[in-house]
Amino acid sequence: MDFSASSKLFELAKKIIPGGVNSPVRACRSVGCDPVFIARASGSTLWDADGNEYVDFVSSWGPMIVGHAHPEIVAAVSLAAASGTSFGAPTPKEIDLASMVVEALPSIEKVRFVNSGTEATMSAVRLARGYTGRKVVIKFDGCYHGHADSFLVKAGSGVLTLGIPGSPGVPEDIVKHTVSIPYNDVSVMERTLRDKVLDIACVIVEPIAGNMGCVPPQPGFLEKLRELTSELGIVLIFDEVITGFRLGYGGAQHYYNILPDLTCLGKIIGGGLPVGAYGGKAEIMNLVAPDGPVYQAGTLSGNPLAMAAGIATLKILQKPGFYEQLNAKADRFADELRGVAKRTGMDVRLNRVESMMTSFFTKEPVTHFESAMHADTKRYAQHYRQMLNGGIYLAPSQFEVAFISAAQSDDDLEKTLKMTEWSFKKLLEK
Ligand code: KE4
Repeated sequence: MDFSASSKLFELAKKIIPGGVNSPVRACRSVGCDPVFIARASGSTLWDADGNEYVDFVSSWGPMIVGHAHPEIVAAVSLAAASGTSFGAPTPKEIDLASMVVEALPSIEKVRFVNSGTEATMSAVRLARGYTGRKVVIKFDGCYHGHADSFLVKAGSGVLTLGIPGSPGVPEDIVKHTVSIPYNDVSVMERTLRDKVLDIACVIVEPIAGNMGCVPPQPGFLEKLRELTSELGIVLIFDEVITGFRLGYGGAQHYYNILPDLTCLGKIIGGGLPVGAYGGKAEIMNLVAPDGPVYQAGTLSGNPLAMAAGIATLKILQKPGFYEQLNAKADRFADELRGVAKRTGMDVRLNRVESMMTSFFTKEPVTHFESAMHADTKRYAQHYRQMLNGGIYLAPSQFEVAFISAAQSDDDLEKTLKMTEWSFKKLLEK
């Protein structure tokens, strides 16, 4: 494939944008190649600046569950834009999308829109601290909740000592109130939550981890977390930025039948435009300004174009059979993918929940951060590059999720399986 136009663009971008990208993972550093610059997309297809065509499995990291440039979403955003792009004042569409969210997720009685997943989780943690009057946040190794200071702690910093900054610029006296413990480890979780020394305000968890690759909760893990947080008066925050409206219309909390106290959303509810949200029990949400003292604000929160895109997206997801068809397609694809691995003798562990999945290049089970780190990232990088040259656009990191979207056709998936078989055989020759 010719990537010359993308290379020229990348050189230009690097001169004025850190790393040439507006989010680090897009720089493709972990897969040993330069990023392609996307010119346009439609349905399941991306076209880069050189005109190369790809079947998209990144889905803009989750939002594009119905596919790119969906006519109903494009029409809704175009119509909204013609009436003005932002007012900094309440609009009817915010009520419409808020009503859809409240109706979809019974644990949410009130919801506040923000502009990103990070804003949602950052605000939810501030609210939990304000509501409980406590300071400590418990998170799990390998779970990512955006780039707010409180979350940027080194993995494992909780079991050994309190939070250690995971990035320069994050003061120790911020992250010392964050404890990160192993995902799926019930005994460490119970010991930590019962630790009288810790003044715990909340636990924030990805109900299905998506940021160390796809790592589903072990049976009983979320149930025990809910039981303990209820018993100890700790706010349970489900970070459903990925899983919200992904697994089904009710997200992971419906899928696992566990109601958190607060939920964070993003990605799909914006239909590709910048939207995040946090919501939950009215008793807690009523503390949010201007009703209550917990401050949070945003110039573009509830933006009319973003609301229009979110409403149009959720209307498509509400259509009868949407998730049944999506998840059945994902089932078929995963079975075939396992068949390819078996046929070629490639050691991969496919972790999947419905339409989100990760093929870890390891033969060991991947159930937490430590085991995910055993994956062969070099082999993943080679696979990524081979698939990209074959017209398949995967996540440029072993520790991300591949998404099945409603737009991928059987031909797309057939082509992907054939390319995967070719790539696995080539990797095994080395
Ligand atoms: P944003 O601030 O990027 O909108 O959302 C942060 C966030 C919060 N919670 C979860 C569970 C998330 O997955 C994310 C962001 N996800 C990553 C990819 N897994 C975004 C990609 C990127 O950082 O460029």
